Amino acid sequence: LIAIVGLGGAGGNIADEAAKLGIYSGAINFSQKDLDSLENVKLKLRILGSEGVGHDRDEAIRLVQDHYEMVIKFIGDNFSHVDVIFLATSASGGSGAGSVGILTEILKAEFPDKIFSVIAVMPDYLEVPASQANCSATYDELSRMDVSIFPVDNQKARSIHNVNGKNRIFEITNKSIVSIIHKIWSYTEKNSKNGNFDKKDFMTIISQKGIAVAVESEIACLNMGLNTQVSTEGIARMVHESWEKSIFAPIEYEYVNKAAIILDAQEMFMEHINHEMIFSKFKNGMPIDMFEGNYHEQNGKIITILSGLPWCKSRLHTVEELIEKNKEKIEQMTTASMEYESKSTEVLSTIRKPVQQESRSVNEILNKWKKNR
Ligand SMILES: Nc1nc2c(ncn2[C@@H]2O[C@H](COP(=O)(O)OP(=O)(O)OP(=O)(O)O)[C@@H](O)[C@H]2O)c(=O)[nH]1
Ligand SMILES: [Mg+2]
Repeated sequence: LIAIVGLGGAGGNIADEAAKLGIYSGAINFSQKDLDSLENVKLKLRILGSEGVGHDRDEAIRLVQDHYEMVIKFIGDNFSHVDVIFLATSASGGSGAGSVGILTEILKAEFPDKIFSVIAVMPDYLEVPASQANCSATYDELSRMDVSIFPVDNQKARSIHNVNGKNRIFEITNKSIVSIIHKIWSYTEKNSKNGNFDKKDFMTIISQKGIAVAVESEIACLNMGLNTQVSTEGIARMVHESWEKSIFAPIEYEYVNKAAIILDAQEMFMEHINHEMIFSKFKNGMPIDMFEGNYHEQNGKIITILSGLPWCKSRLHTVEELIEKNKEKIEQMTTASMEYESKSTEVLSTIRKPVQQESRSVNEILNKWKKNR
């Protein structure tokens, strides 16, 4: 069985989306409010110590150090029957981004029979420098973890799908990541005479350290128009295009360690699958190990899973550039003097000058009135 456990706000939303599809899921957060907002996740753990960490990763790490036993118990009590746990989080907030590194290490050590994988969402280019800096620090930490990392990229959702609102970006990315995981897992439960992609294959590919992506390509169109026909080149081209347009951070096409190709199409498509051509996009060509599955329920779909990809350096380089560009501004803003001298103090003292009141007795006043008659 697989499960998705969300850490922090974004992670919780991803877990909630997973629960909608019937994927076993849980959510962990410091914030009760964030947990309360999740409608579909049943298993929720609030880590004590604070109601939130206000984007402060270090504070989250400190709190996890004090309260990690709660998390071990939560996973032990509720996820003992699960083989693969995806920990989902944003890389650019505080709670999830701070917790993910330390919790991945602790949970891996505590549950050595389980496979852990991380889904870490990158911020789009329009997000503030503090978010970019958190992302850079989180990916620095994750690069030393012995797990696969799925780099969901909000910027890709913004540019490829041409949407602006964050709600749309979140919807697209959250739905895409859980639906592709759900689809892949469901193939492990199907039978096919032409080769199954089984659970062991899934676990092997998911446990590979490094960057991982899973992408679906529509190839049915190659078999539809009058001027189109199914060709080896056509299929490879469509797979390459969908790699480019995926919701994941841009792939570094140097090498790929492990790969899976799951074809779900009419049988004749099988003759046009050329692995070498598909992996020719990589400098080192074919992966070291590859898994295949061939199913015939759909008109024409290929799912490719790539794991053990090089670290997403160019994407993170852009993150660094965004931080660098703002460095001077940040410096100015944080060191600027707040002292201010008012030029109106004189006016104020005039305004506030007490009215001269001479005190007179009633008799004196009566005398004054008498004189005037
Ligand atoms: N893809 C996606 N990104 C999200 C979602 N929610 C928030 N984000 C992004 O994640 C970052 C904020 O991280 P959160 O997950 O809200 O932060 P947190 O882990 O709750 O940490 P705190 O700072 O303590 O609130 C921002 O860059 C958001 O754009 C979501 O549902 N999906
Ligand atoms: Mg939050």
